[in-house]
Amino acid sequence: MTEHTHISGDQHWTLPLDPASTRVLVNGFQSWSEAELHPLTATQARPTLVWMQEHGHDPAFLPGTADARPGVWRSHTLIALVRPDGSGHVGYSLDETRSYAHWEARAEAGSVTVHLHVEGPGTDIVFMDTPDVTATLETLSAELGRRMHARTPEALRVWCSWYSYYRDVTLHDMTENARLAHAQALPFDVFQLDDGFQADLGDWEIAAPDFGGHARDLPAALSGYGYRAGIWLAPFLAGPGSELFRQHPDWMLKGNDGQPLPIGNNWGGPYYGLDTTHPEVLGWLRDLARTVTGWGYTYLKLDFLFAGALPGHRHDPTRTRAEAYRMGLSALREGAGEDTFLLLCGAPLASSIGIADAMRTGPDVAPIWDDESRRVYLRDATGPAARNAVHTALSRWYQHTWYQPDPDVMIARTEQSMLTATERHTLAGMLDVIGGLRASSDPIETLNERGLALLRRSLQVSTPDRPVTLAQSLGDAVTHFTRGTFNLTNSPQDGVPAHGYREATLAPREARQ
Ligand code: 9PG
Repeated sequence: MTEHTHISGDQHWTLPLDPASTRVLVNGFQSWSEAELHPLTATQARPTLVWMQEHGHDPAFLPGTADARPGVWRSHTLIALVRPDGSGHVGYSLDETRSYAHWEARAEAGSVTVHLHVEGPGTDIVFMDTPDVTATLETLSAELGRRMHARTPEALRVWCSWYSYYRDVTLHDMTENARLAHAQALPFDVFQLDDGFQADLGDWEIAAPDFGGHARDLPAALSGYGYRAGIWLAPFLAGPGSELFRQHPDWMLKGNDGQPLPIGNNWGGPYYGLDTTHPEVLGWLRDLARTVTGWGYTYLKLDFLFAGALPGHRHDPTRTRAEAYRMGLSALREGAGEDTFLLLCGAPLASSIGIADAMRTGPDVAPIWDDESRRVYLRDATGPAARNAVHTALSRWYQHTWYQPDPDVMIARTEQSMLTATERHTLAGMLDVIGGLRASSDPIETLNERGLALLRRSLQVSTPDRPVTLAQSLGDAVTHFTRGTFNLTNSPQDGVPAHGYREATLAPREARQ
């Protein structure tokens, strides 16, 4: 269909665009990395702390510049430059199975330059001028999905333990919520156990002492209520005190010194990553996925997957980062089987197409709108906060042709939440516009009539909406959709309250055409 060129190494274009009136749409590397829409002359934030760079971004191609230079915007897989009339330029990589496309746009005096670096073997790239950036992005997204054999199963409705029980979840919390949800006839498909059941990262088959049971006993209890069982794993990670790490230090991704490389800090200390080019690691991953599906789980949330694509020394040095990542992912898919639903999280986005059923397309929702200290002072908007989740998931609206998007949970409860009614309405509006998975972590017993009604509404699966413009926004994200307008700023704008969502006044049928 579209004109493309095979490009390897580096390429650049100089465009006759006025930087002052151009906006740029960027896409971060993995689930939690920012996607946003900004004036080109603004400054792209680069987190100040190294662990935030590793945890939320691609350390080999960080956003912005080290000296916070304005007018430099970096993006993964695709980039778009938008004129005030909605026309502009789109760059797009049509295959990320082995290569990564790193895009950088720069505002110059009276023009804009775009630089592309292809990491890995040469690949098919589109770079085009278009009268309609939105439509072109959607067409190219569908093309990438087709070429990489995207899986887009039905969207599921999931109850997940994370956003209320966090690591303190017990087997009883799971079965009790399933019992209450069933009693209220809440339309969930899956009950998913999140982080907290396991003894350590890597020791997935050993129960945590406080879990009050073993994860293998949950599926039978859930099936009594008619719910499928889901479970969280961070299959590419190993805790420093785990049996996995003690027995197989040679399976880890290594640094220049030949020693296992600490790749992040989240569970009260550092953690390590598996080398997914190592044949024994691939066998272990296959067995792990086979084991948990053997326990009766038909839905796996596979998290912190960026660990498989980090720079480092691997057993097979001929593999690119994208290939190494996909080898690990393919081993999990093989072990889990074709019929198991795989939701990926903290995962490189485009290089997961064809293996992922669903993908987290933003940072974690949290029962608080903004985490200003981390976002503003540490320049990191990948941390848990409702604002961050809405901002990034909306700016990835076109990714529904890559997998089922998962913009994360609704929070309908009023207990243990600082979200206002306006902010809850915005979360529900975002889920409706994105049209992917639906999820909730609300303890069912905390929901009153209004909470239950809001939860039911937010579990209604919808089709993805489209932006009406990329030339305007209320906040630095894609905010104007046919079904309504989001205001992600901290003050009322155009009749939309701060942090709010205003549904379009057109008849729904008309609006959706
Ligand atoms: C379990 C959680 C949940 C959640 C995942 C992931 O930037 N951060 O500090 C950060 C912390 C946790 C995190 C994401 C980012 O959460 O997205 O749904 O499964 O792990 O530990």
